This record gives sequence, C-alpha cells and structure tokens, in this order.
Amino acid sequence: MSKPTSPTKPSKTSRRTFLKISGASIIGGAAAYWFSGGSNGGESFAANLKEIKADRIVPTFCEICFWKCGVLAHVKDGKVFKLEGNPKHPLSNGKLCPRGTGGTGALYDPDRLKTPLIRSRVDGKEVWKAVSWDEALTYTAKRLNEVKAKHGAEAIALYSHGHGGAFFKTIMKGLGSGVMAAPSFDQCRGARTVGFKLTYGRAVGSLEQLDTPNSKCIAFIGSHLGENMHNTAVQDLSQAIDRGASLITVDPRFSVVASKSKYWLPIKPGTDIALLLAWSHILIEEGLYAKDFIEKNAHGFDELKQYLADKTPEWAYVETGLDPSLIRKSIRELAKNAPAAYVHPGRHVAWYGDDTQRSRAIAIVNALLGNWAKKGGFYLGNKLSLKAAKIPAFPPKAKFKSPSHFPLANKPCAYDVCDASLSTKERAATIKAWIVYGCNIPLTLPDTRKVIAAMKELEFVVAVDTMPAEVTSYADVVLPENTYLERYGELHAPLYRQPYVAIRQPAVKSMYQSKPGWWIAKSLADKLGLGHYFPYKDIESYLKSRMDNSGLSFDQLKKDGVILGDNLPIYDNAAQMQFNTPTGKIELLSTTLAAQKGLSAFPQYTRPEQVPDGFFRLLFGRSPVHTFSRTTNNPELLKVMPENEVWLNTDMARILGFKNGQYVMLENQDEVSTGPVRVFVTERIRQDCVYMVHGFGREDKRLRASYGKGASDARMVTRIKRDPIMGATGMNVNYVTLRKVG
Ligand code: MGD
Ligand code: SF4
Repeated sequence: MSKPTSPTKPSKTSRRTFLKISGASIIGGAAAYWFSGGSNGGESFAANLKEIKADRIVPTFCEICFWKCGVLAHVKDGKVFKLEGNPKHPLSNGKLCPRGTGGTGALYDPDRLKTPLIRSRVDGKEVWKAVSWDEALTYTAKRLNEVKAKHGAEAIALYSHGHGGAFFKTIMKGLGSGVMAAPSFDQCRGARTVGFKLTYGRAVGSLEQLDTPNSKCIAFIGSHLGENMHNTAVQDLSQAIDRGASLITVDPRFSVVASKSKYWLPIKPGTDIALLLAWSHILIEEGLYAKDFIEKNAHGFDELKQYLADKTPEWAYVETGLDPSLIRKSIRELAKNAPAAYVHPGRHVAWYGDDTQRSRAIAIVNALLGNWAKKGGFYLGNKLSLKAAKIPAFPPKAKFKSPSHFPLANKPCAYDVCDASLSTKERAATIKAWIVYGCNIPLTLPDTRKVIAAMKELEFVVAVDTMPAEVTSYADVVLPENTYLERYGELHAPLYRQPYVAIRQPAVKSMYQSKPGWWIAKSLADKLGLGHYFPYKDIESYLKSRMDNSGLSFDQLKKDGVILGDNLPIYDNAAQMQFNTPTGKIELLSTTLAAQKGLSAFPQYTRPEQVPDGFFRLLFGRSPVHTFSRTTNNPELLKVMPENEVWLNTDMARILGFKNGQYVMLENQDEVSTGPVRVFVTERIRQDCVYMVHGFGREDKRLRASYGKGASDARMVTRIKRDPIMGATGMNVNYVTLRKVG
C-alpha cells in the first residue's frame, strides 16, 4: 500500500498560491467582460419550450461526458433553448441522457471563464490580470520555451481529457515531449484495456463493443449502468430487458441495475477476483464452458483448470460472503444463455490495485462462455478510415522518465506525472511545466493535497478550461475555452457496430472572449514557432479537406451531423478471430505476465485488508445527472441533483445514532475531512461500507452554484494501492468515519 507523500505545508520551492477568480482580484481592461456575464447567462430556457419555434436547428455532438451522442441544438434569436438527440446519430437514436439535455446549463452558466488571465504580482500581492489573447498566448509560449530550453522538452507535460485534447497533443509532439497523460488511464479504464489486451490482444474500446440488445443474460460486476449514464448503453440495456434478458448484479450496494436483476450478489468489497475464479471453476467443473470455442481459440486451458481446482464456491464464500448456491445459480444462468451472455468488463476499474488481474478474470469468464465475436456477446466493431491531414514529420519524442515502473503501462500514468512534478528528499522534480486541457486535476488524481503541492512547485502551469475549476486556481495562465455548443472540433469516427463520422459545429457564436480549443492550440503553436503543424487557415477548411480526401461530403456532414458507413460483419468472421497475443490465441494463461518477474500468469486473489474499527470503506460512483466535477456547477443539472449524499446502512445508522437527511462531516484514516454532506440511510448498502457520488464538495467560492455543496471523495483518497502491472491507482482503500455537525 503506498501512501502518497502529502506535504502539509508548501515545499521550499513553492511559488504559487490559490488564486480565486473573483471580481475583486481581477485587474485590467477586460474586467468588464467578467461583470457582464449575468446579462448573457442565467435565464431559464426551460420554460414554454414547446411553444418556441427554432430559427435554426444545428446538429453537433455532446461533450457533457465523453460518449459523444449526436445532438440537435434548437436556436432562437441567437440562443440555444433546447437540446435533443439527433435521430440520425447512432449513439443517440433521437434521445439524450438527462445530462445531455442539460448542456445549455454549461453554455449559460454565469460562472464561466470569460477572458484570458495571467497571474501577476501587484503591491506584493498575487492577482489575476485580465489580458488580451495575444498577451496570454505570447506569455505562455515564452514560458514554455524557457522551460524547454532550460530542462528539455520532456520537462513539459500535458494533461488532457476530452475530444479537444488532440490539438494540444499536436503541440506536444511538435515540442518533442512524449509526456502526455490522461486520468482516463490510471484513474479509470486503463487496467481494463491492459487486461483485455493481455487476454484477447485487443481492448474493449471506449464505446464498449458489447452486443447488449441481443444478449439474453448480462452480469454487472461493480458496474452501475443506469447511474453511470452512457446513453446508448442504457438504451441497449432497456432493449435487452424488454426482450426478457436476465441480469445479474455483483455490488456491495443495491444499485439501480441490481433492482432490475434476477440475482443480486452483495459482495464484500475487494473480493471480486475470488468470485470470478469460483465462477470459472464451476464452468469448467460442471462442463458448462464453450468446449469447441476454447479448444480452437484458447491457450492454457489445462493449466487454468489445474489452477482453479481449489477455487470452489465454498472457498469463495469465505472471502466474498456470498452464499455458494447463489454463486452457482448465477454462473449457471450465464452459461445457460451463452454465447448470447456476457460479464460486463466495467469502466471505472481503478479500485484495489489488483485491477488488471480482475479485468483478466472477467476476460477469462467471458472466454469460457465463448462469447467473443458472437451475437449477444462481444461484437467486433468497424470504423471509417478518415484520411489524416498532411503535416511535416514531428521531431523525436523525449520519453517520460517515470519515478515508478509498471511493465505494461503503455502510456505515462497521470499519477506519476504529478509525482515527477514534486521534489522529495530523495529526488528533484523532473517535470517543470503543465499544460492542462479539460481536466480538473486536483479533484481527479488521488490526494488533492499532493496535486496542489506539485502545482505550487511547477515553474509554469497553463490551464485551458470553460470553468473556474480548482485547477485554474493554481495556474499561471488561464485560457477560457468556449463550450461545445460554440465551437468546431475534430471529426469523430470511432470503432462501433456501424461505422460513422460525426461533426461538432457551433450552434451559437462564442460568448465573452472565449475561444475554441483548436484556435487556442493553433495560435499557441504559431507563437511557439510550431505553426507548420497546423497548416490550415481555419478549422472548417481543415475538416473539409479531411472529408474531401476521404471521399465524403462535408456539406452533408454539416447538414445531418453524421454520415453512416456500410454495415460490415461484426460477428464470427475468420479475420476477426485472429488474436494479437504472443500465442495468437486467447491467453487464459498470459505468456506476457508469466515472463515478467513477480507477476502471475493467472489472476491471483489477495484478501483485502480489514476495515479498521470505527471506520467504513469509502466507495464512490456516478450519478445519471452529473459527470465528475464537469457538471457540478451546471445550473440546469443542479436543479435535479444539487448535492451528493453519503449512503449509510440502516442498522449502522441506528447503532451510531444518525438520522436520514442529517448533515455530517466525513473524516478519513489520515484525519482529512470533507463535508458537510447529508446522510442517506438505506438498506441498499452493506454494513461495512459507505457510498457517495464523485465530483461534489467543490471548494471554491467562485463556483457560486456548487460551492460547499456535498462532500469530495477526492479529498478522502489519501491512500492508494497501485496495480503492479500498469499502475492503476486503486482508490477504494480509504476508510471514513462520520462525525456529527452542529
Ligand atoms: P472532471 O473532474 O470532471 O474530469 O477526471 P477529469 O477528466 O479531470 O474535470 C473536467 C474539467 O474539464 C473541469 O474543470 C471542467 O470545467 C472542464 N471542462 C468541461 N467541459 C470542457 C470543455 O469543453 N473544454 C475544456 N477545455 N474544459 C472543459 C475524470 C477522471 O477522474 C475519470 S475518467 C475517472 S473514471 C476517475 N473517477 C474518479 C472517481 O470516481 N473518484 C475519484 N476520487 N477520482 C476519480 N478520478 C478519475
Ligand atoms: Fe451527452 Fe449523455 Fe451522451 Fe454523455 S451520454 S454524450 S452526457 S447525451
């Protein structure tokens, strides 16, 4: 277990303080923009929507989360008053999720960033100076070039999350730095990618290639689809339910999907690998596995059988607390419906430091069900191959010198980039500057205190954001990007059931002084002397040339928002049954892991440490109306869910004397606290854990709608357990106690 170094006082080199973007601290001519915000924003567009007739309907795609559903933006008098799903777009099929319909809240949020800002010193005090774009970009380029000249290109790191990140990656490649990190890797689904690649030679993809509408049985293991809202995945699931599919949910909490399930397995947190091994044991012992499929396609079956010999349901009962008969019934249900049955691979899987092996254990159960490239199981999608723009070759990339070593981390871990930005007694920081695009790093990486200490030590930080999020408070330069409803973006042509290409295009003009990400990156590149990597006048000509070169109509794309490609086979064709693993087979026994010292060829179960007396294990997840801290200040979505709550088991509430709705503070094992947060007393959770939705507990007064609402799970994550294979930061290893307030 590693405990992040968390300096409680700023390090000696610390040179940057938390700087609120409030009216009082902004100086300079552009301050007027800041104060004019109220007149542009804040109106309620929800009223009388039906009576309003749009002047224009603009197809684009959503950015409220990363699923990228097709949107129709209804515009009247230059304002977006309604967002609907684009019926032509395969991800939305005419519908948006609740968050997507609240996208106008992001556009008209009165707290938005409105002008470029530079941290300056006036009369010995740090203040924000509102500046022109030219000044902000000239200064940013100067500082980045200084860092490069002094420390090398690899001292500059990029954090990015979201569709616009691609333009900033071009800058990094032009600079010659390979230090590009995203929280979606080691804080989210990286372990799943590595686990499936080790097993099948292929990842499951960000639009998970699951043939849910044709499935007859689906098992969710720690995946709370429906609360974790991905529009198409939820539409697919409701189709499956309508067709009579049976569901199995493995979760310490009676989640929404558990309430729709035939079997709920209220597992002891951290013991999932034991259950998965027992499931595989039963499939083999009872002869329920897909024999022909395994014989033809799998490597290491006999060794697996031997490895699983003692992993009986009775063995798993001791670990998981699950009745052996429930373990048997649930896997038999999956086997009965296979191959039109699957165990969902999950999405946010950075839990306990055994994450790649847990993903491997899921991949192995699926292999035994024989559902790869099968109707109702995993499909193998296709994508349109769009021509890339012609640009000059990049210089060689200087690699990230990580302070930690994880043999199968195929990209820099976001956590290690932060580590390398902070000096310790043993080593000096090697990362000296951050470019942050669309990531609220202090609430995203484990241990907010450590992130802040790193940001204070860095020589330069530039944050590109739409909101005055926590990350901008510690930046030297803040660049306001406009929201997705005001901008063009890169084309989107993902791997999917039916290939397609979609366009993001502006529904309304840019508000305030905000600018699109492509423009910010291109203009910064010009200042850095890297303009030749953006060889186009504007984004429309760039997108048009990509479409023209690919033989597709840009005009049609603009009109419909999407162009569909041909339907190609997604099941069972011979070409798809090639596995890009060392043996060319599905590796039940991983030859790659077997070759690594200290790693196991099969998923190994390790008992999680006991929850200390007087504490609960802290679990966290998603809400259908919010996406991390992206949306927790969105006025439209806050109307639906204004704060998070902490779920507490009814018996424990009675014993400890807590009432439903009462406000408490949470304090973790390292005496860090967050809150106040309301208690939700429920029988829907085990006694040994509590649960809350991620993204709340905002600490910054300039977020007027969300400041002080609810509690921050990120604050409670002061310990992590790293996955030894790829470095995922297991965060479910923190414990909290509830303290009464008032
Ligand atoms: P957010 O915290 O929502 O997500 O981590 P992040 O990607 O950092 O921060 C998003 C930032 O993007 C906000 O500052 C928002 O204002 C800004 N933004 C929104 N739209 C735009 C835009 O159009 N342009 C620009 N430039 N900025 C924009 C998510 C990460 O967090 C992930 S993927 C997971 S799964 C993990 N989840 C998780 C958890 O559940 N608990 C804890 N404690 N930590 C977690 N970390 C991980
Ligand atoms: Fe937008 Fe919802 Fe689709 Fe995410 S799932 S892209 S928030 S509509």
